[in-house]
Amino acid sequence: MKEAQPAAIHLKDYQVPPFLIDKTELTFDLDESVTIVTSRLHMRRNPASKKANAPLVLDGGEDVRLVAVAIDDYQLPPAEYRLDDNQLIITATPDLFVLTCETLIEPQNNTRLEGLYRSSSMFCTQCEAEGFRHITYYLDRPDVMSVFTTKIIADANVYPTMLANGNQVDEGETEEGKRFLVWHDPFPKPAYLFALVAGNLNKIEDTFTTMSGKNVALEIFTESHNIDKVDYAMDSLKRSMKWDEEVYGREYDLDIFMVVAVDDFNMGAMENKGLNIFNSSCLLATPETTTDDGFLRVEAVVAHEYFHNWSGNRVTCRDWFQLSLKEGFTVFRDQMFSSDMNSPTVKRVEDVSFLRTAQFAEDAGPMAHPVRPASFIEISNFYTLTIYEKGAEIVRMIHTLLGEDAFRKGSDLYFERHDGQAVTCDDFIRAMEDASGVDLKQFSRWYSQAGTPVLSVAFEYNEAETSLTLTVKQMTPATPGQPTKLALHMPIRMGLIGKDGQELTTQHQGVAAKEHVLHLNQLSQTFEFKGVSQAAVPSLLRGFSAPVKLNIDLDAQELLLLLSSDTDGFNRWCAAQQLAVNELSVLIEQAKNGETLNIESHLVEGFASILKDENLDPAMVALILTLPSASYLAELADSIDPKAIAKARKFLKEQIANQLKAELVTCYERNKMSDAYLPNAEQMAKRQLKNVVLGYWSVTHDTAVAKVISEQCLTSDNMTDEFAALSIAVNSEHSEADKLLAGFYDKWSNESLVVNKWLMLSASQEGSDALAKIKTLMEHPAFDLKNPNKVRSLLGGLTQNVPCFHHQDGSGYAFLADLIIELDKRNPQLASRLCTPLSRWRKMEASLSALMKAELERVQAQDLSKDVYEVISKSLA
Ligand code: B3K
Ligand code: ZN
Repeated sequence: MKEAQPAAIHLKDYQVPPFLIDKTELTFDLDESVTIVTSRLHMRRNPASKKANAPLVLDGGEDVRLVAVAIDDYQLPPAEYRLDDNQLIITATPDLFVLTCETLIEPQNNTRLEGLYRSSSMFCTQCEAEGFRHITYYLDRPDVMSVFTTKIIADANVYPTMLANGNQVDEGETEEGKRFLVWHDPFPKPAYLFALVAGNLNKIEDTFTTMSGKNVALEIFTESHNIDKVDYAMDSLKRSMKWDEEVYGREYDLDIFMVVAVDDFNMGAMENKGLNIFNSSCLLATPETTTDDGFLRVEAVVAHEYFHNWSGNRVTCRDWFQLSLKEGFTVFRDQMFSSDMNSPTVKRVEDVSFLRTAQFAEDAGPMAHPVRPASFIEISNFYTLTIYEKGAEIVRMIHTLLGEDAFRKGSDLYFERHDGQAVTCDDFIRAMEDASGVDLKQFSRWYSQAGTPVLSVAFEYNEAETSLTLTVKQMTPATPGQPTKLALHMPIRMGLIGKDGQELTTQHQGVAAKEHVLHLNQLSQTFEFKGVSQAAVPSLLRGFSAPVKLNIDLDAQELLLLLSSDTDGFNRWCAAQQLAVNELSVLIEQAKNGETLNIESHLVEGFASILKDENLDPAMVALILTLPSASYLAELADSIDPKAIAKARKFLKEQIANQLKAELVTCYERNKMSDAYLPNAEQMAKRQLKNVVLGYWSVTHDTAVAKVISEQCLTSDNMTDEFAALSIAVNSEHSEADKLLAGFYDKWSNESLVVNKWLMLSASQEGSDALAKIKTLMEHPAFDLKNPNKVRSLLGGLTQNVPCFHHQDGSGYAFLADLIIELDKRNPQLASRLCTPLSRWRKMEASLSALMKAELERVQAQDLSKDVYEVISKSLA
C-alpha cells in the first residue's frame, strides 16, 4: 500500500474556478519517440470567484514533462513557478494573460489508454474524465469551457489522416517538410471533449441535411481492413440525427461529424465534439461477423454518442458529481431511440433485466452510491450502472410523471436556458418543473439517496362493494454512509386483470380507466379502486415504471393469469420470470441442502400454451422462455451459492425441455429462415426464438439434436446463428464441442472481434482442467494484455465458468487477483473494473466468501493506483 492514502473529494466543497480559459490554442508535433505539445491559453480571472488572489493551479499528469512556461511571452524562470504532485502552480499572474506551455509526452508508452496514446498504428485520445491532464497542463475540469484550435504536425506518409474537433480551417507544410492541419471548434467546450486522431485511415462518406436545410458531411474512419464494416454505423448515425430532430427538436451544429474506430479502448465510445472515437467493438458490424445483439449495440452506441452533442456537449456538467446529468439523460434518449427503431417491449425487457441484475447488485454492494454521488476518490470508478442506468430510470420516471408533451417542453427549456453552460442535476429538475408546473421536490431525492427501494404490496377485494384496496409500503435498505432513508416519490403504472382474463375498467380518484398511474410518495400508502366487477390480480409497475423491487404475494395460478392475459407485454414477461424465480428458489434450497432436486413445475404449463400460440410475437415468446440468469438469481439471494444456482437452472431447464420436446422442435423448425440476413426486429425475433428453443432441445435426451447443432454452427450465413449454435455446443455435453470451437477459430482468426467471442467462449468451457486452459489461452497469439476487449472477453468467460471461477481451492479467485495486480501497473481503469466480482464477497456463502476476502486483502497489500485502491478499500471496509 502507498504511504499516503488517496483522499476523497466532496461535492459540498465545490467552488467555481478562480481562472477561465476563453481560448485554447494547441500544437501537436507528433512523433514516435517524443511528442511536443505547445499550448497557448488565453486566460483571465473568473469574476465569479471569491478568491481574487488565488494562485493559478494547473492539472498535469506525472507523464507530462514541462519544457518551458511563459506568461504573455515572458519565460518564467523556475523561481516563479512550482511543480508539485500533478500540478503546475504559478503564484503571481495578471488578471488577463496568455499562458504558453511547452510539454513533452510519450504516447507510445501510454498504457493507461487515457490522454494521447497509440492504438495499433495510430495516435488517438481519450480525455474524459481527467485524461487531458496527461496531454498538457490545463484547468482540467468540466466547468472550464474554452474555444479550441488544434494544429497537428506529422509525417504525411505515415499519418495521412489527421483529425481534431470542429472544422478544418488550414493545412500546409512545415519548414521541416512535415504536413500540418489546423482544426477549429467554435463551440466552447471542456477539455474532456477534446480529441485528436492521426493515422493511415480509410473512410466512408455520406451527408445529412438538417431540418433547417444545412448540409452536414458525415465521415467514418477505420483502418483499411475494416472499412467494409461501417455501413450499418453510418445508417444508424443518420437515423439518430433524424430522430433527435423529430423527438427533441435538436439539430446538429458543425459542418462535419466524424467517427473513428480504434482497437484499444477502455470503454465503449466517446462523444468528443464533432469527432467521436469508438471502441471498434461498438462500431463495426457485418452479418457474417456480428450477432444481432452486436448490431443493436452499434445502433445504440452510435445514437448515444451522437445524442451527447446536445445532452453533454452543448449543455455539460458543472462537476463530475453531476455526471448522470449527461449520462442518465443520454441513456434514456438512446433507449427510447432503440425502442422506436425496434421492438419497444423487447428493448424494455432487456434494459430492465440488465438493471435488475447488474445495477441492483451494485446498489447492494460496497460501491453503492447515489446517482449524484457526494464524494469519490477516483472519478473513473463512477462511470457506473447507477450513474448510467439508474440515472436513465430517473429521467424515465420524470417522463412518466410529466407526460410526453410536458417532458418535451421541459427538455426544450433545459437546452435553451443552459446552452453553452456547465450545469447541475438540480438545473435539469428545475427546467422540468418550470415547464410543467409539476412539483419535483420530493422526487429529486432519487438523486441523493442510494439503494434499491423495496415495495411490499398487499391487496384486498371487497365483493359486496365492488372495490379493491392496494396497500403499498416502501423501504430502502441502508447503504454505505446512508443508514436511514426517506420516502421517495415514484409513479406506479398499473391495471387490474379480472380472474376471467379481462382487463377491468376501474375508478381511481374519480377517474375511470383500465390503466392508472399511482403516485407513491409515502412510506405506507393505500390506494382505492371502485367499480371492480370481479376478483382481480393487480398488474403493477407496468413497463417497470420505477426502478424498485416489488414484493407481492401472487400464487402460481395468479402469475399464470398475468402471463397469459396481461395487456402489458412487459408485465407478461415479468410474471413468467417471477414464476421461474419462485420455482428456482425452491430448487436452489434443495441443491444447497444436498437434497435430490424435485419440483412440479407450473412453468411447463405456461410455456406450453405460449409455444403453441402462433399469433404471438416470436420475440415475446423468446423472452418469456428465457429463464432468469444466474447473475439475477445471485442478486436475489442472501447468501450466494453459485454451484447450487447453476444446478437448479440446469435441472429446471431439463425438466421443461423434456416435457415440451415436441413443441420445441416444431417451434425450431417454424422459425428457421431462408431469407438473406437483415438486422431488423422481425428477423431478430425469429432467430432469437429459434436459438432459445435450440438451447432447450440441446439438454433433452434426443440424439437428433447434436447434428442439428453442428449443422447450424457450420452452415449458417450469419454470426447470430453460428455463434448461438457454437455456444450451445460448448455449454451442453456435445461430443464435437472442441472440434467446433477449433474450427471456429481457424475460420475467423483474422477477425479480431470474432476472435474475442472465441476467447470468451473458450474460457467459459467447463472441465477439470479449465483454469490451466485459460492460462494457456493467455499465451495464445490471439490474446493481448494491452487490449481491454481481449482481457474482458477472457475474464468474462472465466467468471461465467462456475466450477472454475468458484473452485473451492480458491484458484479462480487467486488467478483474477494476480491479473488485477499486474494490470493495475499498466491500466488502472481496466484493473479497477475487474475487481467487481471479488468486491461482492460479503454476499457469497461462507467458504467462498472467505477465499474472496483473502484475495482482496492480498491485492490491498500492493502499491495500488487510486482506482483499484478505492474499490478494494471500500470492499473491505
Ligand atoms: N462519456 C463516455 C464515457 C467516458 C468514460 C471515462 N472513463 C462515453 C459515454 O458515456 O458516452
Ligand atoms: Zn454517455
